[in-house]
Amino acid sequence: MTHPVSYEVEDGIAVITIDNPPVNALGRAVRQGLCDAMDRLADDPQAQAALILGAGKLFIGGADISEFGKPPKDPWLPEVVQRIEDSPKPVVAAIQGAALGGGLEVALGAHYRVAMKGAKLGLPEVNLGIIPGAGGTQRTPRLIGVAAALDIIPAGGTVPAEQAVELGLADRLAEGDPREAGLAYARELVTAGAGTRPVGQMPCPDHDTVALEAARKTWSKKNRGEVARLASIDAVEAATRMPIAAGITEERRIFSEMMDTPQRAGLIHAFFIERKVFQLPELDGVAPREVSQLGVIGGGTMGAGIATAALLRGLDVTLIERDDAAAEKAAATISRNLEGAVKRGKLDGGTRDAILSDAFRTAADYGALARADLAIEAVFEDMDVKKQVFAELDRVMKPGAVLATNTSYLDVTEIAASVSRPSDVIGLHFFSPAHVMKLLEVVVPESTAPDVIATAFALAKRLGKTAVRAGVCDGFIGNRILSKYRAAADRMVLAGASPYQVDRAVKAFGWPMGPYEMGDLAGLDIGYATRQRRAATRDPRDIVPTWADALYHLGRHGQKTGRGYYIYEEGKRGGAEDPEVLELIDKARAEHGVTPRDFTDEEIQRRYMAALVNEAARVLEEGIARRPLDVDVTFLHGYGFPRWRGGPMFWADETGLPALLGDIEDYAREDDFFWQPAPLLKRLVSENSNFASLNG
Ligand code: T1G
Repeated sequence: MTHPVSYEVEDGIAVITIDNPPVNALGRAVRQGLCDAMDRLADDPQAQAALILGAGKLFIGGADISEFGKPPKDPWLPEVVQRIEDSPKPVVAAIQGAALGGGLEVALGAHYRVAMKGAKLGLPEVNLGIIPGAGGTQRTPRLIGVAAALDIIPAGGTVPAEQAVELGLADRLAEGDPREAGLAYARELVTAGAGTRPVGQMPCPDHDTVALEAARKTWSKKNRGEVARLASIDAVEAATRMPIAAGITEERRIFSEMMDTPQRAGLIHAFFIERKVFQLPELDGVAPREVSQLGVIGGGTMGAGIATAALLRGLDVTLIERDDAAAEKAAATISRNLEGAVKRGKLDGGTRDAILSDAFRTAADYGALARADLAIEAVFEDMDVKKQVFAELDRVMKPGAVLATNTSYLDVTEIAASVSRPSDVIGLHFFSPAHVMKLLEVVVPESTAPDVIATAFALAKRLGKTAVRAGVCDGFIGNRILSKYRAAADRMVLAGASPYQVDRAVKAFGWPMGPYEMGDLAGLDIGYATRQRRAATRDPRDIVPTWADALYHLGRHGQKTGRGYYIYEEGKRGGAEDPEVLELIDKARAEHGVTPRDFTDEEIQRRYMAALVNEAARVLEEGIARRPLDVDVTFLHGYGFPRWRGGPMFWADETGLPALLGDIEDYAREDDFFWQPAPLLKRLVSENSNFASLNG
């Protein structure tokens, strides 16, 4: 849109409207349009004041993120905001929906702000690896004080309209049409002879040492590894010491520094792929089926979590359990989950009660699902048991209903083939706890109808999940790749690394946990069962972490038994290293005739990530994942991959595929069974290309 900013005068008020769908982002044309409008206002005898509006559902979604990383074009946003602030006539901003980042900074450039009920105001820049760069770190603390500003800015948070007024970020709360509310406020100001009120001219906020220290302490621990949050605190502190012009210059210096970090690139990549993952060309023009009534079969941890996720998003849920006792246990788990949501302020008590009385019920008879639109099975991971459940669903569910399985590795194609309507069958692989974890692998057998896939993605959006399309194979995208880099860790341990060093190195890379802590959390009995399940088809050249089998047989299953790789003490965070584990490993090395050698943390990180990326390349080759961004989203939302690294495939491109391939070829010289470079990786290197080129 060439002229996204319009200017018209109504009863002496210049109405300046930004109309730049979908989020009124402050791209160059909008910035120029605002400057032109301010020039016009200054010389317009008809206008005594101005109102800045955003067309559509929100005020302004911020600077245009798609412009980042490209050479910046005039006018720069800080100048635009300064032009608004320097207006000789009062300027009002009316905020509906959202005023985020540069959007709030534009509003802070205005002299008065009215916030519409339901709106959110915030500075989320640090979530993108940058800091507010158009005066937000200088004007916000002037308006609301350092402590309140530090509650918002390093957190990348937003505040609801009501709280914004309480804080002083906005002057008025209103309901209804932002244009009407804004015009009424502007007229009132003109009538009252209220002049301009530049925030920038307000005195420097008091230097709040306590708040600054507390914020630095918090953000040097949380979001470990991220640099922008701490940098934003420096910018806010500058506001306490410098007049506005110098403060804005200092803010811009820090902003530019953050713009040049790889973290900015990684976090912005994450922002865009979380949206693009839902855009599947195969679903263009395909309408999802209606889903309001959900059936869940099995009330264990996963079933109860899935039911909770659905209830929290307003779906009606019928949960099937084998008998009353099991049904009561499931209902109790769900009540606890909902209670947790009330405690976290995500749900009010009244709504919880209404959910439990009106929207949720249990039954033992599958007939209760006759009117359900979609059913998700979450019973014991055994193929025969799954097929029995699907036979029941096939018998009772109405035509057009969707039959879904939450299996985390069983063959969904085989399950689909076991019923009379395979085209209505799909895999919905939730991650535990299902009402908390964002990731949902949508596992699609060949037989599944396109509108069933569309229904799964629509349901994911409804549940607030990030859905990734996955093909059918053992472990789909995430668990299949996990098993490879886990195996790489075991190989390093057998060769001489300590599991504790591996965990430390992996965490230093940015993962929240190392593979052995994760094993203890998930339960070493789960790992043992997986190894047993795969024993029949295992290649003799593959290695088995016999020390882990020994731990299992010793009853040391990890956190749940108080001992696994680590020793856990009641009430104490984390576990202590266990010398007996090292003895078991030494024994395994002796059995394998291995002379242990040293590993650097860097080598551990490179082998761990090389195994991940190499298997991910195979997953892409086979079409299990359609695009590298699908792998990135899977690991960001399901496996705790450090967000500031953008995702493993983005990291691989940033690291350089030739170097990665070189590493794998080196490793293959000592172990050509485990380390076989994926053909796709070799092809991309030979074509001097990268994974990003496959993201479409
Ligand atoms: N720039 C460019 N594109 C954007 C955008 C933005 N700021 N925000 C959203 N989009 C695209 C998005 O990619 C998607 O595209 C479509 O709009 C709809 O988005 C100087 C430098 C505003 C709450 O961090 O949080 O200001 O996939 O699906 O659910 O200090 O978008 O359709 O092709 O998310 O209704 C700070 C980012 C920028 C806010 C709307 N602002 N956006 O949510 O829609 S940095 C942000 C959001 C900054 C200054 C600095 C959300 C939203 P596509 P959507 P939604």
